[in-house]
Amino acid sequence: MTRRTGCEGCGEISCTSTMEVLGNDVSKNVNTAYDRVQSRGMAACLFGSGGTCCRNCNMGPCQIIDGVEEMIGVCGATAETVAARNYIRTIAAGTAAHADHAREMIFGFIATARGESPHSIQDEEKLHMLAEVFGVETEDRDKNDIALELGKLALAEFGKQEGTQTMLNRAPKKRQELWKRLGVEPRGVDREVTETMHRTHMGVDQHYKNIMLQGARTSLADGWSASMLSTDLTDIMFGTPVPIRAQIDLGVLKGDMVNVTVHGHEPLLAEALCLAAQQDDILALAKKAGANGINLAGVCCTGNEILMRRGIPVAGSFIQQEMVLATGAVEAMVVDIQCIMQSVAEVAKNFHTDIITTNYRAKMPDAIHMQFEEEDPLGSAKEILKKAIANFKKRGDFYIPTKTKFDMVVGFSHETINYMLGGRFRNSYRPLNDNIINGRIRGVGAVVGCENYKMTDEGHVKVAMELIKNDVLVLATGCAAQALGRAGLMTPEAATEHAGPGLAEVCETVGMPPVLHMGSCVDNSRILIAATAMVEEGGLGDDISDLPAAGTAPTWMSEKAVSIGEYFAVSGVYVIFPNLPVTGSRKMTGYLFEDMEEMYGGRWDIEPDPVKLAQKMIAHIDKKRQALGIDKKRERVLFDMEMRRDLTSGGPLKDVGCHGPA
Ligand code: NFS
Repeated sequence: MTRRTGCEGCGEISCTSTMEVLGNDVSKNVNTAYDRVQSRGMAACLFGSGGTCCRNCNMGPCQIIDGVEEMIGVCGATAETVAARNYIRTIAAGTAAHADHAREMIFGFIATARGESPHSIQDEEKLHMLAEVFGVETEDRDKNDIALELGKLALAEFGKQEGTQTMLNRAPKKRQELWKRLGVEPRGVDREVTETMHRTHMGVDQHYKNIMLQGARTSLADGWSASMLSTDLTDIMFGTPVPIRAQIDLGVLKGDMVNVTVHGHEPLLAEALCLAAQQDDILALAKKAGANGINLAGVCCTGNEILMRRGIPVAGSFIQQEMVLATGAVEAMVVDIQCIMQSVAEVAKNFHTDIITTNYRAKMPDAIHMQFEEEDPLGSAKEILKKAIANFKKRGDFYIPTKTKFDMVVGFSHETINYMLGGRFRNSYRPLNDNIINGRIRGVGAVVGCENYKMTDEGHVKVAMELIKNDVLVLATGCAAQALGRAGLMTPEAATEHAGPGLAEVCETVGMPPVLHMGSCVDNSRILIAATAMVEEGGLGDDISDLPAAGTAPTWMSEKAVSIGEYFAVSGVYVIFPNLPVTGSRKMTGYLFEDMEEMYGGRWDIEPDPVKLAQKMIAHIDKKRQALGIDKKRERVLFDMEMRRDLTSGGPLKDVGCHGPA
């Protein structure tokens, strides 16, 4: 087999650790997604790529060519109808994934409130904040009583048949009114997903503009409700992240320990594994097997969840899931739901590694299933660890690229940004807004989402470098955040090295990185709340669409990314992806790229080149600065002592000793 170091016309491997592992003899029989992209050898279907292949009934599949009369659907469906239907089905799938994850977290939250889980309520302040949003009485009540009532109300949001989603009232007032006027306020989360599937069934909704309103409504049910509930209840239960040092990349695996990687999304299992891995009986077992303990490491968004809250290292992001196994050093990869490639079981066959599925919804051929019992999380976690420990002695040759692990400071929740930039005594977004107004920070860019084997794996880095070089503060989540961590952009020193002078000055003063890790993909809801806080702080307009801000998922892969992009655009943000499956219809591209801006103040755009993509984000940020009247030449205003004192007056970063280099 040829050892791959990149390929033409598809993704290039730039990641040193990946190349090291694939270049080592230990992995010589491993076939990876990079190989498959190359060996497929056929160009992607134009109809599929452009969104105009309809297979929603058995008269087709119909491949539609926009503007060619004979090439409409058998039923008469036009390119824009088909593209819109396909597009909102993608949004519904993404929303369903986030919503089902959120529902599980709420079940776990309710069990915790009832005292039926090994966890407890960690963030009472946030519990009270959310209780107020839902109108739950808090005075003189036990935290578990409040949590139980809140949990039940949160669960009811999914099946709500009347009224609209409660969490919408956390958006800026003007935005709420706009959604009401346009009739896109989501009702029940599940109802929106169901209605999307219904309306896109053969012979139901035929008008692309009407179809797109349902797409907007469904995505809002994701961002402003399901994902946001998941983030908030998880924070209340496991603790709201504060800045913490951690490490990332394949080099975090340990030669002398039992390596257990946790891959997927729901942190309930991962948190239970963290607790179980510290128990004396488990540690004694590991020792008996000849290991120096258990090394837990994350993959994908489960990785982000335990990284943000516990500083557990991340072994790899989506694009590295096969490489984690190809080291030969992993005793068990424990998976739950979403973004787990079927190929991991095939890769594991080359080694002693067990792939352990844990969720009844997500089983795999050639994997071991050990159901995670919600009634006994710790017991389930211990059984899984015992299985991994038993594998340690079977480990054969392995190769861990020890030089490739990167330090980073992570844990930038909305609350942390508030404390850090506002200082302990102020807790506000005022300094952030002021620094945007005075131009030290040009604006804010969200770099989020997946990785994709058919695109360069440097996409995130190129975008983020261009943004920070131009004084744009970057907020990152998901696998994008992991890619940026691997690039060394999540240390305070990265600001001095790579950021423009204004952004570098702010970062140096506060001691924060120019790229802030805000969590997993459901945690994109943190960015919505941060944007709302910036609006409410004043001076940057009265809606999210007024902010000098933009968002991208430069190497997106999952349907969840489309839902995320849509709810950001519908919330007023300029969102740019490298491609979108709508380009087979001129009316649909016109709608996404132009009409949406008139309707929502935010819109979609596409640009495959990462640097040009970043430049388009910057151009949008500048357009917003101009509209706000803050576009005058951005002066270099040096911080005086008083301003420095204000910004460094405390906050959680200082508390955990992260002011210095990571
Ligand atoms: Ni987001 Fe996370 Fe990664 Fe993409 Fe998958 S892990 S939820 S979907 S690939 S960022």
